[in-house]
Amino acid sequence: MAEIELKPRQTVKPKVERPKLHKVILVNDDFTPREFVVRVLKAEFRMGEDLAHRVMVTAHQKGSCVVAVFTRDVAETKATRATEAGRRAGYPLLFTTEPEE
Ligand code: NFA
Repeated sequence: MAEIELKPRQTVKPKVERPKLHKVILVNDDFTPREFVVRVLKAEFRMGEDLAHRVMVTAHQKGSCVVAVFTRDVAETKATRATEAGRRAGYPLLFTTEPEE
């Protein structure tokens, strides 16, 4: 009986690039009410009250705070939607994005 060669002579190592993650950053301002910032964080980033409040206070005290990381498209869409929610209510609330190192 002929033998079947089961052992591969060469292996192919698939090179899959992991998509780079992008941070969504909440930027402090002097006008947007704290409670409004918390409401946007809860609605757009699905945060609970406690985390949303902590992120808001950190941005308030330090000038900015990383909200979360996503693939680029998702980060940009969420930052835009959250910024627009502020603008619709007449506030200068700003969310930006930047690539993770
Ligand atoms: N600094 C704002 C205030 O005192 C609150 C705020 C926090 C705004 C985080 C934007 C980002 N009302």
